[in-house]
Amino acid sequence: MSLKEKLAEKITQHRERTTRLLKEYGSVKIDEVTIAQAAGGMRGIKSLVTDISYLDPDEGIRFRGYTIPEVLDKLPKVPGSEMPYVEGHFWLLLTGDIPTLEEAQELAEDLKDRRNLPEYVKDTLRAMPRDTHPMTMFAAGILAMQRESKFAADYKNGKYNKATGWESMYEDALDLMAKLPTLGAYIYRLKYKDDTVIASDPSLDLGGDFANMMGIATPYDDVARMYFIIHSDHESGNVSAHTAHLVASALSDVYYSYSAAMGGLAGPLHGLANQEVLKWIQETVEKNLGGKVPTKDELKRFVEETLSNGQVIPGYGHAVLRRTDPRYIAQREFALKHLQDDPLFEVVSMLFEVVPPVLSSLGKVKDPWPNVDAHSGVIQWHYGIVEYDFYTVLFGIGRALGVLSNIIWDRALGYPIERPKSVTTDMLEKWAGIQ
Ligand code: CMX
Repeated sequence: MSLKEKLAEKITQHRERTTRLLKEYGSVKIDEVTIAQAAGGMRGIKSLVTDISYLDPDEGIRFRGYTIPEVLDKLPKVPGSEMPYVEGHFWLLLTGDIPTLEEAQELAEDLKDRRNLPEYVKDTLRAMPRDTHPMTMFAAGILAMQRESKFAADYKNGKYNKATGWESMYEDALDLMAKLPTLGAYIYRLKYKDDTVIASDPSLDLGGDFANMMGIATPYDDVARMYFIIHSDHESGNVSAHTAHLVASALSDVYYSYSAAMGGLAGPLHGLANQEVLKWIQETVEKNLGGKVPTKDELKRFVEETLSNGQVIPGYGHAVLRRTDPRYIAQREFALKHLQDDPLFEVVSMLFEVVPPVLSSLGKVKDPWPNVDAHSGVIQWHYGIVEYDFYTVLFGIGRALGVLSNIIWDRALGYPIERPKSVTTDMLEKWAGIQ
């Protein structure tokens, strides 16, 4: 059975559950909202529904019920590699089932046929000044492809219908997912490697071909696979996923939705933190020690100086998590195997010991532990991607797996346009009993 057929089956079954909940139990309360939540980033308000992943504050992410170690263990592996097919993970996120090797490979073949970038996208990127941030180029490249949208074409031609609208959304999502590694690598080679673009290799899976188009030898293919899988989804309330969900709720297509999401991912408190971590380490260590690996005491002093300058420690803390991010652990395990002698990895490991007690001592940081971004830069640097600005693009390729799965399901379940209610400060004061 193809992924689309399997998904159609799952959607039919799931619709009954959603319809029943809405019809028979729609008035059941699941949360209350405080002033601190309304005026404080809506933190913790239960107001979104997704089955793609769930983030337990103490355990970390589960993709369709599976932890990261389980996903890496159970998904079918690319022959000769340590890591699984990224395509297999996409299958899991969309259907909730671990695919067989044949199913993962069939999906890989389907995506291969959709990989090439239209020429006008390359022209668009070439027309941009070369010092444009790669996330701007990435978002612009995605938006430029909006004219390819099958969903938008159906809508324009009067073919849209609520029951089957997810199908053209699915086609768009697969087209875009297949093209994102090509787009990312194209931007990298254009911007940082004197425009020496490397062609896609049709014999390779998504992760393998990304490494090929980046021009980086093995085991970078496994780094890419691991990286895309662990960054794929983090529930639907984070800035990038929520942005895509919000934009798609207006019946906007995949291209509009995902390019908007990339604007959010580009923020320093979200996806840009991965470039900030390495920049912080290298600038701090270079400035203070001329590049020498610091002692723990020196590192503690640098951390305290950064905080006293009113800056956050990038890569530490989280809006939901209350323990070390399992995405950090997965990367640490890879690094312990492959990066043992890397001095930057030594500093990253030392920070893991030094930062949490310092942040805890501030008494206000809810999660003093490292998040995914505390580790990603050092692995990329090790394999030659020394251009920090590019790291968020890598995050953006991986994040699409979850976000696109979510918006296909949003459309399949007919979620309506999102429109929360605002209140005024006067109203808050009245409810608070302030005269
Ligand atoms: N360094 C210093 N202070 C921190 C901090 C850190 N790493 N993390 C939180 N704090 C501070 C907050 O700035 C806040 O201070 P004020 O009350 O003075 O404003 C206080 O601790 C309470 O914040 P919180 O409730 O613990 O955290 P939030 O939910 O508000 O914010 C996050 C979460 C990620 C934005 C924050 O921890 C942060 O800025 N971390 C550094 C940036 C980073 O690594 N971002 C990547 C997140 C991962 C992802 O995108 O998935």
